[in-house]
Amino acid sequence: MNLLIERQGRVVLIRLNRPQARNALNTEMMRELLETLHGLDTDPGVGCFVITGTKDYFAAGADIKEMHEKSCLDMIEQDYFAGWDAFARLRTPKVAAVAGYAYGGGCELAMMCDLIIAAESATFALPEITLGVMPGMGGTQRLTRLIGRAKAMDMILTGRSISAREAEQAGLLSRVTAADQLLEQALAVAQRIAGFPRTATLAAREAVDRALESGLSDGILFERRVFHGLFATPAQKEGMQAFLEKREPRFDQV
Ligand code: CO8
Repeated sequence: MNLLIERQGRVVLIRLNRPQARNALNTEMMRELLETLHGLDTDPGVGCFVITGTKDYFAAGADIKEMHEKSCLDMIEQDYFAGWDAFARLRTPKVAAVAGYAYGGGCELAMMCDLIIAAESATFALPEITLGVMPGMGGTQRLTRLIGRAKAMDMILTGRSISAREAEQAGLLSRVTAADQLLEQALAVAQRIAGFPRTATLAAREAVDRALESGLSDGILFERRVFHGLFATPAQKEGMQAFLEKREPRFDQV
């Protein structure tokens, strides 16, 4: 197994665990991750996933040893790494807790998550150009949407790495924290998210992502319809009633 899985209440912590390859992402790890998370994604007892690596590396990219001898035909026939699309489509909120290198596919994996919380030690790069290729796990699309064309072009065409502080200023990260507090912070954020009603968190993240995929009026209509839909949920009744009664909502009881 290339992953270590730990359940902490309503949060599932996934540690990438291929130290011999700096957590490089290979087909086996991708399959294990998808098999593990597929069932948990529809578990009403799960409210958030946290993905992390070690203190020195999140993931050093796709596995170059696995890829380097493949032909174009192999890549197309295997639809190589298309499985990561299924990871991005998981509906449960995903927090990436990144320390050390998040390079290539590692950076792309972090960008598939809904929040990236990074240690001050984290560095981000899409260095595929230095290998004679280009990002292939969504990097050209997600990075450009997240930090804009100018910075994305700089990172993708030069392969240079950026620090956690630069990544935060550019809009890639949600939060930066001291390295020794990274996991604690990420788990606290995940527990907070997981404490809210699943119906609302799943709907909210789908609506936010719609902003990247549609025009403004379509996105606003989508948001409004999803918002209307939440009025069918017990969580909406409890949340609003609790406010009026000046008490904490009891979401675990609805
Ligand atoms: N793949 C395979 N093995 C790796 C990788 C990798 N990406 N990165 C590190 N390793 C291995 C090394 O080969 C080495 O193995 P060995 O001991 O057998 O020689 C071991 O991990 C340790 O590596 P280093 O000695 O280099 O460790 P350092 O701590 O000195 O350096 C770095 C760490 C800076 C992360 C360095 O290893 C590095 O630059 N790695 C490559 C980074 C990179 O170029 N990543 C991009 C990969 S391509 C990619 O991600 C494309 C994604 C899209 C695919 C989509 C397909 C459709």
